[in-house]
Amino acid sequence: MREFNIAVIPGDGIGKEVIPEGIKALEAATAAFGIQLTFTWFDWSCETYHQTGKMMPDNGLEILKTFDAIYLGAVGFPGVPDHISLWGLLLPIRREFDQYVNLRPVRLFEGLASPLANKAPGDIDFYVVRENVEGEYSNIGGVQYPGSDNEVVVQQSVFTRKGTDRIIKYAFELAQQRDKHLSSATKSNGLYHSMPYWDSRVEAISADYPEVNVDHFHIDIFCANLVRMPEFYDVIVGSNLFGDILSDLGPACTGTIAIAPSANINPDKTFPSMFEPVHGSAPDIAGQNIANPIGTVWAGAMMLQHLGCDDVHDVMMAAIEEVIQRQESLTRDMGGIASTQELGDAIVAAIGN
Ligand code: GGG
Repeated sequence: MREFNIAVIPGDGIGKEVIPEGIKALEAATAAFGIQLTFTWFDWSCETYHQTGKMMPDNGLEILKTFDAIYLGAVGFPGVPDHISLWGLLLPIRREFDQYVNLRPVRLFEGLASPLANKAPGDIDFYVVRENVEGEYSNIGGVQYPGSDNEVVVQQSVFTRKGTDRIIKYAFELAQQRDKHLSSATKSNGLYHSMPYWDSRVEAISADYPEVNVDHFHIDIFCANLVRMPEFYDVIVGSNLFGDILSDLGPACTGTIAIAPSANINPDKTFPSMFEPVHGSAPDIAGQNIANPIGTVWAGAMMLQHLGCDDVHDVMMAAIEEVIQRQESLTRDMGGIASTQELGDAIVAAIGN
């Protein structure tokens, strides 16, 4: 029997509502394959911060290290500054466990209405490969002369050779397995040091992948092109910030960002990887039981795939496809009236078919 220990951090807002649906789907899908998942729940969140002054205990990372994978809902809630909630939980996990790949698939499923004109399933089907542990996400910098007319704020970005090369190589490898087309997001006209460096590493590494067709666009026109012609894209590689932006914009082109999953991968498997929906805690709809759990279920499917259970992944993806295609039990963001649980139940029922 295959057995895995999963750390579960529902986090904040709708994270607490979608994670139980993801677990329902994972339990239903693994049962048929004789896979044993043991879930250990950690109530680490902005509430924890209010009670203790920390998003997670001091030994939180030590605890998580012992698990096979981490399943996370969302972090952040009004009352705790966003940089505190992110730097107190999500980002230390990504960094400590060297989850340097943030893999974010984007697909227009049959049954979803793209807000873009004349887009059919197949027109939107790409991966965003986001650098996940350095780049613009940096706490290096500071404020000088705060509150005065001379106030100065400095925010450093960090691009290491190791960090840049390994994410670009990962993206080339993925492109090689797909349509052999890699698009790199850059801004080398405005960012004087980091982006020309990024471009030069893409160029250098491309020599090892002569069959992959490479292009690069400045992030501004990249966003415009993604909306104008999403069918152009196959694998996209971007820095931490640019990858984050593109992986929200991409699923928005499929009608809802709530279906989008995010795999924070440590490819060497020396530490646990973490799986979460792309969306955040959505305080505006938290507690209403209307959040769409599909991004979380899809993230769960990616978790099982990462753990070597392609069979379970495929069953979960088939269930998601079936439920969306049937157009029943869809939540409001997809044009339906179903609750979070009703959509979760529909996925579980489809897994059983
Ligand atoms: N699903 C996790 C979550 O809360 N995402 C919201 C967010 O702001 N994430 C920041 C990031 O992915 O860098």
